[in-house]
Amino acid sequence: MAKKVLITGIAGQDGSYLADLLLAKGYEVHGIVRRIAIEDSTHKLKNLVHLHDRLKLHVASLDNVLSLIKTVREVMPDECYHLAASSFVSYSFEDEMSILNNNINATHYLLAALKEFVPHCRFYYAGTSEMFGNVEQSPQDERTPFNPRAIYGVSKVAGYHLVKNYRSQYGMFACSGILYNHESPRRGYEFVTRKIISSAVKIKLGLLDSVSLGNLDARRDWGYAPDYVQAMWLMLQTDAPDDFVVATGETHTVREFVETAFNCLGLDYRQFVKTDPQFFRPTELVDLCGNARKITDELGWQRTRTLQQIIVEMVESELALCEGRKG
Ligand code: F7E
Repeated sequence: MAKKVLITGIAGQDGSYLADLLLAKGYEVHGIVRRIAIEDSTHKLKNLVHLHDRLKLHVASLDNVLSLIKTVREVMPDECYHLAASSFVSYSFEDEMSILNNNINATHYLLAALKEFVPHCRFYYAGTSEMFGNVEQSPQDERTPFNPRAIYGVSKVAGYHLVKNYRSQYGMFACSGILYNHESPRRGYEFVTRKIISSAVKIKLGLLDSVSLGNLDARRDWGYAPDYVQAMWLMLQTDAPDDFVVATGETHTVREFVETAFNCLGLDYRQFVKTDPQFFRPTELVDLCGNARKITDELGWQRTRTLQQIIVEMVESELALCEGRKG
C-alpha cells in the first residue's frame, strides 16, 4: 500500500516541490490548505496547478485545533511535513503577537494531534537559520547556540524545542531541519531573490523603470529549494530521529545576486537599482552561513546547483511567465 503523507504549507515553494518529489516516489499526498486558497485557487494554489487531481487537499486552519485533529484522523499519515508558518522575516518586526501565536500553536497542535491519533507518524519540522540569529561563530552547525534576533526566529526556536520534547518524552520520530535560505522560480515575490528577478525581467521588457531594495551588503547562504526538500525527505528515512543543518556553506551579498541577475539580461544594475530605507531591517544578521557536513556525511545529501545556476533558472522562468509562455 502507498505510504500516506500530510503536508502543511503544501501550496508554498517548499510544499509544492515536496509534493512533486513524494508523488514521484509513489506516496499518497495529502495537503492542508485554507478555505481562502480554494476560493482564490488561481493565485493561491498556482504552485500546484501542474499536479491537477493527483493531490488530496483538506481545508483546515493551523489556528483551529479541531480542524487539524479532524484532518489527522481522516488521513492517518505515515509521514507529516510541517512547513506552514508566517515566514517573511520583515513582517515579524511588525506583528509579533500573531507570528508567535500562529507559529508556536500550529506546531504544538499538530504534534499533539499526531501523538494522540497516529503516534508512529514521522514528523518533519521546518526550522531555519533565523534560529541562530546574531551568531558568534561561523559557519553554524547543529551544536551552535541559538540567539534569534527576529520574532520569527524566536517562534521557530520554540517549535524546535517542542519537537525535541515530543521526541524525548513521547518517543515520537520527530526531526527538525535547520534550513538556510533556499530559492527557486516558485519563491514568493516578497523575498529578495524573486523581487530582484521579477523586477529585472520587467525592466528588460520595458514594463518597469527601476527597483528599490534594502541593504545590498546583506549576505545570505542561498541554496536551491528542490535540493532542500530532498533533505527533508532524507531526514524522515533514517533509523533514528535527529536534527540537521541544510546549507551550501557559501555566502553572497544581495548586491552580487543583483549584479548576476541583471547581467543575465544584459543590463547594468547600477542604472536601475535604488535603495530605500523602508526595506532595511531593524536588525540585520551579518554572518549566517551553514555547515551541512552532518547531513552530507550521514544521509548522503548534496546540493545540485550553484547560485549562478539558480539565478539563470529563475530568470528564464520569469521571462517565460512575463511573456505568457508559462501559466
Ligand atoms: O531577505 C535583504 C534582507 O526576505 C534576504 C525566509 O525564507 O530565509 C528567508 O528569510 C536578505 C535580508 O529572506 C531587500 O535584509 C535587501 O538580509 O529574501 P529575504 P530572509 O529574511 O533571509 C530564512 C532562512 C527563513 O527561514 C525565512 O522564512 O535580503 N534585502 N533588500 C531585502 N529583503 C527583502 N525581502 N526585500 C528587499 O527589498
